[in-house]
Amino acid sequence: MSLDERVITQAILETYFEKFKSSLDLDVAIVGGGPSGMTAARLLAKDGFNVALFERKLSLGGGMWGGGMTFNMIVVQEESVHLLTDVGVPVKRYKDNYFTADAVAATTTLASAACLAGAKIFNCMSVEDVMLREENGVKRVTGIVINSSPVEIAGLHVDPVVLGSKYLVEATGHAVEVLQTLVRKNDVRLNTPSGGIEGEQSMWADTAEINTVKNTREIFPGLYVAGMAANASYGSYRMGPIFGGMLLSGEKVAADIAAKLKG
Ligand code: 48H
Ligand code: FE2
Repeated sequence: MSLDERVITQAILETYFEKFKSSLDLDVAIVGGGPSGMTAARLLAKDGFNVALFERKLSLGGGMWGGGMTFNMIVVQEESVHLLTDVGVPVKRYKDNYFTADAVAATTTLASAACLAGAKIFNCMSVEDVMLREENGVKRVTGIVINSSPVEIAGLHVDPVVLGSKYLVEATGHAVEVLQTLVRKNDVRLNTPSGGIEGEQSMWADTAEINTVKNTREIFPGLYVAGMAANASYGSYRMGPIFGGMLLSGEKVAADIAAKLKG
């Protein structure tokens, strides 16, 4: 059968915009496709919610591809092993409470699992702002302002478009980009000790891993922080190339938001 290039174009346009249009009113928008974001996306989609994940780069995975210093193996602790094995990532025990996995296998499998669970993945798309509304004197995040990453990278003056979401997950990692924008542009107080972003501290893996899960919460009405962004927001430590806390943070944010959405 001969191929018609115009049909190929039409197939892409129609199916892509079907996906895009079905994201106009999301239950959950996740910003950042690192380990925490990918895990949250998979679990929320598996629960049947309308969820989309936005990633600036072409590939999902964030800081997980390179293991530690490009030595591409990752370490996780026992409590988080299920978040790899549930999706089929092989893990090997190393001493008592340490498990290793191939960083590429873990990254690609978590990305694939999120996608196949029904999370809509928009790669090459950057979230540059949030949408706010105020009711009875309380401001709330009600959506995301997105642009094409090449527009952002080229510094072109092209205005963004907007999608609505009941909840937003800030999973942009160390830089806490979305929250930084919210705080910079608006007179708002976060649910943190100072009311602002506390900033990340130096290396202390054990405490950092515990705090990553503790700090995963609603930091502003409608906006949850997860992964490294949670630690940076609440002033905890970094942990280096151990990823269990990131996976558990994704699991926690998914469970907390699912509970809210189910009322
Ligand atoms: C769209 C964006 C935007 C934006 C950023 O950094 P990540 O891997 O995120 P986490 O928190 O799931 O995992 C952190 C982990 O990788 C890590 O760095 C650890 C454990 N560090 C310990 C240490 O001591 O250093 O991924 C975040 C993703 C990236 O892919 C970005 O490209 C993406 O978010 N992103 N996507 N719009 N505005 N900002
Ligand atoms: Fe990091």
